[in-house]
Amino acid sequence: MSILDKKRYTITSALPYANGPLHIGHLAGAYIPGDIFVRYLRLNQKDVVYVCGSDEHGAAITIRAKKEGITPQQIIDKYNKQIKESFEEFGISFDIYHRTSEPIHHQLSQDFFLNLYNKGEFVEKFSEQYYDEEYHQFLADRYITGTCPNCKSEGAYGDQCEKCGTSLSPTDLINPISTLSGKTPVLKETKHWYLPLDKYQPWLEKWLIEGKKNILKSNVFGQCQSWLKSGLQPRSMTRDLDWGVDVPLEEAQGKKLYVWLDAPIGYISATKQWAIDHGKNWEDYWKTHENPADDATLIHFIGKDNIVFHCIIFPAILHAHGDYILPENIPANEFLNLEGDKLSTSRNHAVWLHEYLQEFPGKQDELRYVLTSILPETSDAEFTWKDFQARINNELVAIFGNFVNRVMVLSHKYFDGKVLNGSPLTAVDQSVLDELKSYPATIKSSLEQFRFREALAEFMNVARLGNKYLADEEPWKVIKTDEERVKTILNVASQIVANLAILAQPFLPKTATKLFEMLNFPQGNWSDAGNEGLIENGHQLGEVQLLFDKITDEQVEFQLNKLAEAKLKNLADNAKVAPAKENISFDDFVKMDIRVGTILAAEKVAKTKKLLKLTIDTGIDNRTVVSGIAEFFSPEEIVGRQVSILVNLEPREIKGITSQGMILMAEDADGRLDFVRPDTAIKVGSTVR
Ligand code: B3M
Ligand code: ZN
Repeated sequence: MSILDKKRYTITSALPYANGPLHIGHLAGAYIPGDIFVRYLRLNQKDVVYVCGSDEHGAAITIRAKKEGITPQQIIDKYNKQIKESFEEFGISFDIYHRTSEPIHHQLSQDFFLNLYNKGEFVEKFSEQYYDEEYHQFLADRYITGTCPNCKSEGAYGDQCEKCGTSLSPTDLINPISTLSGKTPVLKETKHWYLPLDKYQPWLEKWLIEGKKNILKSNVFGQCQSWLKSGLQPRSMTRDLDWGVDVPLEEAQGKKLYVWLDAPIGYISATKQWAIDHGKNWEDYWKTHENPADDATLIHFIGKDNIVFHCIIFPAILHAHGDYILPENIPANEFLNLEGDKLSTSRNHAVWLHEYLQEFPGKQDELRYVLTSILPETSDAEFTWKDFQARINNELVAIFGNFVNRVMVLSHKYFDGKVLNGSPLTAVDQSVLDELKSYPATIKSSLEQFRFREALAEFMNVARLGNKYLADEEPWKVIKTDEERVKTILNVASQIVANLAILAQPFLPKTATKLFEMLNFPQGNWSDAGNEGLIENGHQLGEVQLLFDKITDEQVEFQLNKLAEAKLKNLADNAKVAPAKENISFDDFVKMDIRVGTILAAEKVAKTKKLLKLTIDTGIDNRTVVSGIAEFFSPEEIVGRQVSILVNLEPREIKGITSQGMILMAEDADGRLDFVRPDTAIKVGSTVR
């Protein structure tokens, strides 16, 4: 059964946090794929609602507010507006872009909570949670960072490690640090309501692992499998925060719902609002029906860091509630990198959508094309500006645009823009038309398996087919001898252009609209694709318009410079300097006997990562010093170097070696080391003051 055989579709793209602008990573993760799929469904006359909106709760918002020095309400108003406008201008075709701060959403989230509460689904627990004594606040989720217990990378959040995707609790973190005060938090008792994911594990194994083995993409299935394998733990659905949806219980005054409880319910409240606005019944799109064939098909488009929430936690909530459909598929994408580095909002290493729209006006489809060509569907992918330029200039302009332009210009030149029947089709014409007919099925199959890169590549093959046909048949030469043949060539070529217009609609919607205008032809449905006689004899074509133009080297330079400047600014902003120490007396200072020495020999200290054993000529003697510099210097490169050495430091035993003194090193905020030494060679034993 094809995914297209369903009665009704509820399609969602992840609700972006209203805490910053959109960048190309967001687009490539959840929005371009969702939009392509939805446009494809609509072209097949399917009953579909495509919902999205701003996620306006959680620590992501309040932390940003603190950083910008404005209120959380101001933050969500600012970024909701900006995000919504960027989506609109870019052409993501949501049926509604809603907000989780709307009363209708608070109401529905509380109803969900109470439904589960009244059924006794939650486990109520007192537990010790991290608390920032300076800020008098419990530290949930993003208010706390530390080392990930799974992959050991730094800066993992209290709810999730973004490096490896593992879902965490604050108490899992190694070396937890409060993001408010930067201090180590203390433990303090508090009460919360937990969703017993462990209890749902057997159900999840059946529904997800058995039921979706051949449905989910392998990157998604793999993550799900590994979570279930490590055993699910109860997860708190409430938080000690002052921003979010109130927990609707007398005894939970001042507590809020966990943002990952309310956010996915945002898909439902958005649908409710849309239904009110358009005279529809929202339950058709979300509730289960007596006859399962009447149920809508729910598909979540997301990025990989949201997999656990959409594959495990939200389905468990829907299951516990009981009245709702469950997702059919969750085609999550991996991450997009930029110019060899992770996209980063905080480091401003990104291509921001609102800036792109300003700097490349009218080039929405160009960005859609490039991003669709490189979607991180199965593994992380990389965006570079050079590649952006190459794909547009060598593919969109040189193949697609060039083909359409030649057909249009020649038709106007020779036949006043009329598509005419000429001499009978040749074998070449026939084989080109046969090939044309085969594409819609190929593209359909890729689209329905969420392989959008592949689908787009096949689409471009249609343009290649047309381009090659013209190049081989050379109507501009044939016109001198055989006008009837040229009529046929341009007729066949026009049929290809008409097919391109239809097939382009999911991928390049603005371009498709332009093509229909140029063809003077009504917008076609998917079922029209593959038809070799779309344009009738005598049809009058519209005006020639330029589809795409080239991206210049200057434009690429400009973008690369912008990234380089952001990098420099970020480095400067982060150059933190350690605070000054207390004053000391001159007598204290002169007690230190610092000399210029020369490194005579150096070797690694066995079984250590950081230590080198150095033999130093101090001018007084040759002595051994153990120094923690092995991560920055190899033994070979430092032999013969002059250094500064504190010679009257009490000898110390380090790894069984007696170290007599200390080499002076400069250390920056990132822990990088360099030697403190004379500018020019000076006699060993010279004193340093
Ligand atoms: N706002 C997380 C994110 O932006 C979150 C998605 C919610 S989807 C219900 O990555
Ligand atoms: Zn990790």
